[in-house]
Amino acid sequence: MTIRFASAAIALYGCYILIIFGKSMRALEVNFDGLVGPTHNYAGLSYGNVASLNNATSFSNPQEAVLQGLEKMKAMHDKGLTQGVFAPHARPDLNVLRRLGFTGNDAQVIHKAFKADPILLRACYSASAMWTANAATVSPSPDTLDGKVHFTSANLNNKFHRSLEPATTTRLLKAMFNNDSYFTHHTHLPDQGFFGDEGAANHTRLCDSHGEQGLEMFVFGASAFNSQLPKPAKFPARQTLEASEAICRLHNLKESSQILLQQNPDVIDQGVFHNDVIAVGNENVLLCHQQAFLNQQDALQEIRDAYTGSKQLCIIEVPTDKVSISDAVSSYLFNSQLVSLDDGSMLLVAPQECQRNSAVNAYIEEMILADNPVNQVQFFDLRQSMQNGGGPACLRLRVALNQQELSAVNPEVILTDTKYTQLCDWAKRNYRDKLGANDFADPALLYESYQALDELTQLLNLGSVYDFQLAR
Ligand code: SUG
Repeated sequence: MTIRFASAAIALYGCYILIIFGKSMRALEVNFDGLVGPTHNYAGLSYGNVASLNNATSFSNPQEAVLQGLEKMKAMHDKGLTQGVFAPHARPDLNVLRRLGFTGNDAQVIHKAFKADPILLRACYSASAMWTANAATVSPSPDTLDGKVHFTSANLNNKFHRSLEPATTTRLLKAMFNNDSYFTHHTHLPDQGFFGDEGAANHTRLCDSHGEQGLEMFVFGASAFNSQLPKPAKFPARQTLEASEAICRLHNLKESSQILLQQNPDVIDQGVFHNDVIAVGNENVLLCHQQAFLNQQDALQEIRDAYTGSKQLCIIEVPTDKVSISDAVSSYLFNSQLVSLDDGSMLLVAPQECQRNSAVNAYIEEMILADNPVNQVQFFDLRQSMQNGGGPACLRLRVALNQQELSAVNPEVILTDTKYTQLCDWAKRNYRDKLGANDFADPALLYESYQALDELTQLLNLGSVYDFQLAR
């Protein structure tokens, strides 16, 4: 009896060790969320992005914006997920203002730009780097031939204010993933519309689990060279086929880890300016609208055929008669994050606009009860970002990492309870609670913002990532 009990106890202990060991050795998907910068504002800069145009004259609240983002990060951390922080960029971009002919000391540059072209100045003040889904495309090591994690910053050349981001993004990524044995950083693609690249907003990875080889889905809006392929008629297609192909080459992707699909051009014309406004994937689940892809049924079959995982691929296709394109765009249902929890289930991290939209809310309830891995939803107030067209998924860059790779990441960019408290305190001390058109004329905003970032680089141990020198 005693012996039997002892052997049972040993067996149980062994299982426990295996579970703990198995868990700690598991590869993870880490979300690196963009911290909203101190100059967050609404300037109507993104033609084709309905929310950005609709809110062009609104006042912004940068402090509320950064705290809303931090609350989402903290909630993910509290769920046991590893959560990263991606620093904002230095704004206004004084270098580009000088390059555009504004001269004198910093204050004179600001005054002259405000007088000559206030919208141009606002573009140089934009905090758009907060949407880190657009920061880069990342291919995890199981998908690449050399077994390294590859990063390519997006050139974002479709919008002037966003085209200012790639060089700083690359410096930030190098400061976060600073180890050549695991991480390879590529220069962004040529700054030209032919190679329009919007990063992970048009890239989803399907896999059995984050540590296994996956199928990287690249979704392009149009081809620059092949005029046979359809194009949207009204709004721009920001991601080109040629850019996606270049990323596949640069990242040394296994042939079986890549698939290229065209977004439905009709929905781009209805405000779906990135694929992540109409589809989201996580592990073996792809949640997409019925009108997401060109020739949708063929596209879905191609995905099923290309999927190499051993689990059943679960495609949740949301019909138009349940969620219209206009509801998808206004609620940002598909810009929810889908995250895997420890118990094997998935959580939908949705903007509160989904809860307020009765059709979308009803669909979410139905989806959660249906036979698929998504069985929970949590809504977040991200209104400050949403008003510029940035939902939960826009705010995060996904990086799947094994434990060795994770231990090579700069530890100061990983959220802890302490880091959260420090960041909230930092934001409350440094951020304003209201910004409107005339505030950009006052150079005090520039000095406050640069001062805030100086403090932040120390908090996140980033070194000198910002390419600026003040000239007072
Ligand atoms: O590029 N909005 C961003 C929103 C990016 C959303 N990202 C993803 N879907 N992944 C954009 O259009 C608006 C700025 C302004 O109008 O002030 C802006 O840049």
